Amino acid sequence: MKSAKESADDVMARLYEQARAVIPGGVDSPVRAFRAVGGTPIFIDGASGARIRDAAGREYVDYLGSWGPMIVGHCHPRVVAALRDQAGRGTSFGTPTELETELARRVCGRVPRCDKVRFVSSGTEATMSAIRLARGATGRDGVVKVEGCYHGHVDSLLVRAGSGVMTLSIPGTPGVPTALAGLTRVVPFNDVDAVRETLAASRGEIACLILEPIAGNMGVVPPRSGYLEALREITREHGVVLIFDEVMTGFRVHPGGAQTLFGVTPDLSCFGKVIGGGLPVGAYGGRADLMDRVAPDGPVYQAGTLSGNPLAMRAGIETLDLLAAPGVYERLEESSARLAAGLEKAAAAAGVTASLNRVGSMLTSFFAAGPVTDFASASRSDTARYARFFHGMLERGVHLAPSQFEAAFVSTAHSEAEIDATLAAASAALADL
Ligand code: KE4
Repeated sequence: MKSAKESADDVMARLYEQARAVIPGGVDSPVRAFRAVGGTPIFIDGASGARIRDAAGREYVDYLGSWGPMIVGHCHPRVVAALRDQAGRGTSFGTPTELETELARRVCGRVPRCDKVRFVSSGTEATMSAIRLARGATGRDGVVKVEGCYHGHVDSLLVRAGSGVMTLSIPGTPGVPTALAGLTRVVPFNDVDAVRETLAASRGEIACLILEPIAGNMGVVPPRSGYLEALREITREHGVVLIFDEVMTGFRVHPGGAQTLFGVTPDLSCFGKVIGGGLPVGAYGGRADLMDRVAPDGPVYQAGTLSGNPLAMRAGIETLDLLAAPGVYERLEESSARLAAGLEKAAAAAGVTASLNRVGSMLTSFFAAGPVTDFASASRSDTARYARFFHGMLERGVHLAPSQFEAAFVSTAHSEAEIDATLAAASAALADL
């Protein structure tokens, strides 16, 4: 609680010091620590719609959206009502519940060839399980990942990853056995020849290729025209399982995810964020002939005490039902396009070099000349300038991701007035850079 004479900054400093005494870095996930932008992380203690409120009572228009889940805004009345109801019925049983079937039907009903899906408690568990299934199904050990894509803190996938690994410039993969890291090959995003050459050189050794179909963890970087189609063709030629990590893009960029937006169907898909509506949910799914290899029907083992948790299922069901309403994605597109156009106009007016990438309601303004098409071009961004912009926006009541290499997310709760206020703050913050 804030004492009478404590300033807002003093409150944050005190809370951060208390947290650091008992939690590594004072945070439960590295990217929250403001290391890339400097300063003391803000501690949030409430939210509603498009706004969050810190422990000193300051309000912000929020574009972090909990890193993606809050697509219908914070504390949506229908989500809150469902959680209140479920809390009184029981929060966890460790048994099957009809709720899991209800959410699974919604996921499988919207994603092509997603015949079956298994719920877990995080995106990391989803991608970890998907690559284990690919290895079990093919009998191969090798994995190909794409530079700058981030799939959670899975041992095999931390090699040259995006998000916090890129943000903190962590070299190599401390803690991951060399023998395991050696099974992972890395190719640049948007480079078809690199995939073709890597699979040809490792014929019969690669179980899967995993990527974000729209990269979000080096900042937002869309696939070049034909890229995903080519990956689909090459992996099929080599009997390699194609995994789309749609933890961020799933139900965000299109009701059926990026795979429906681009018309390319992977063998397995991973989900998270939006399908939990702010509660811990991940999922992996795909063709029945693959998914039926997962225990107990098959030998590939994966389990979880809180998998399919009733509270999380209720939040996910309500969120996906809200997204199924007519015109939702069209309105998200309109408000996101208006925000993006305004940001580009503000940067040009301030004479600031910036390049904005957007797909639907996920976007990144890179402080770089652009075009930003892969990890190398994203890495040329002026991260010090982004840090100044981040704080300039925070001081003006707008909350962005505390890293250049992340996405900003627009929700259905962002009003025209809030987007206009954001653009006014951006004009002032850019002028001050
Ligand atoms: P989680 O284990 O954090 O639920 O999901 C991992 C993950 C997997 N795949 C993609 C495409 C992801 O974006 C993520 C997690 N995203 C990061 C930020 N972009 C979460 C933020 C954090 O690490 O705290």
